[in-house]
Amino acid sequence: MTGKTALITGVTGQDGAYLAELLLKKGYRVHGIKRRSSSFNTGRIDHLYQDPHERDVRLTLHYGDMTDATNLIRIVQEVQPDEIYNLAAQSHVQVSFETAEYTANADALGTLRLLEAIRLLGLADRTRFYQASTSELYGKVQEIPQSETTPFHPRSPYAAAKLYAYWITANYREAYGIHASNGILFNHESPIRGETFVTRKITRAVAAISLGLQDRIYLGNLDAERDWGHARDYVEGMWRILQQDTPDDYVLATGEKRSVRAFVEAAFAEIGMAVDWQGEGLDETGRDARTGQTLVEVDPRYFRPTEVELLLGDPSKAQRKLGWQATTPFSDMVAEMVRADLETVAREADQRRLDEEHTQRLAQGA
Ligand code: NDP
Ligand code: GDR
Repeated sequence: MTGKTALITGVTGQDGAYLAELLLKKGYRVHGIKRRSSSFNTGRIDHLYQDPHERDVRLTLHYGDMTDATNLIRIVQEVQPDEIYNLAAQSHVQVSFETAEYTANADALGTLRLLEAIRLLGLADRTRFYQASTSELYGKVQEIPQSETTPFHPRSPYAAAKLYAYWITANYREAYGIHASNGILFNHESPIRGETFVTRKITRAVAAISLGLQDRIYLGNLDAERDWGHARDYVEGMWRILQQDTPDDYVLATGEKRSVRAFVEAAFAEIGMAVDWQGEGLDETGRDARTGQTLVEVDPRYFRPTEVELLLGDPSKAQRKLGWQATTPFSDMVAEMVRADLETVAREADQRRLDEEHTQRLAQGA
């Protein structure tokens, strides 16, 4: 047991949930920041929740927001963390084109606010800081694969905000000696990935098609290529980064790339279906190889004003210095996501049926 205390921003997100679980297993006391919401937003960490009235509570949640400096300062002061993992962000690239200013506020200035809290509270020598940087920083392809020395060329308001966060983290390290590090993480997925990211959108649709609840999925750019790993492996890398004697920046990636089209094929293969591709561009469709039924259609609404065509990471520094590597094979990850979505989608459909029956009974005065 470490006896250490960690503060996680974005604890209700995909990575926050996996990281909280990992740190609790390692014996940390974990504090998480969650946003006030009119609906439940703690689904991913409910299994870790402890009644605050219990003795020896190891997971504590605080209301907060990356746009609220005084709130962040108060929480950091109260928690006096040994480690801060800054995972909170408006993390959707396409949404950032519609909410550019908010994305900059939360993702760029939010990072500054946390670093300032460390500095103002005199915690520069005590609190280690992890910044959730991203392969989106590379944006427009200049070098393949991308490593810690590849130049950045952000291609979205999200990536531009994360660029500021990357550099302000490096600057506070150099200026004030804070143990502050960037993990430049390539895409990582899981059964609890947000449902509007392409992998989870695909696995949910495959499950719904398999259960006869939906007939097709609409997608954007099928040619985009990504280096997809499993979130469980990546949170282990985040922790390792903060255990180093000296702070530094690291790429975490699998070193393998696949297209969106290949992800679609792999997901349908999990339910025993093969996809045939026909047409090109907007007319491209994916058909069931056996029946010819359309399973995939291209919808331009999912195209981005500027696209990141190819991300492929070189994780050799992390391997060498952290002893870290991605261990989950791509096919296992896709299988895990499809299996989980088959259960989730079936459960949701059952619930909808029960709700409808209940409403009908009420309407009939039963
Ligand atoms: P998610 O979108 O699943 O989670 C984001 C978290 O941030 C959620 O807890 C969300 O709260 C919270 N959040 C959003 N805005 C605010 C705000 N203004 N104040 C406080 N909290 C906020 O992201 P992931 O878990 O996938 O990613 C974690 C981090 O890593 C993000 O910073 C992301 O940009 C970055 N990243 C992710 C990669 C990936 O492939 N997953 C790759 C590289 C970097 P709520 O639940 O209420 O929405
Ligand atoms: P990304 O993830 O933008 O890489 O950012 P996303 O899954 O949204 O897109 C990956 C690629 O798929 C293409 N695509 C679609 N994307 C979505 N969301 N929906 C579609 O219907 C669709 N069709 C095709 C996209 O154009 C893109 O090329 C993720 C986030 O987690 C970021 O926070 C993180 O920083 C990066 O990964 C690394």
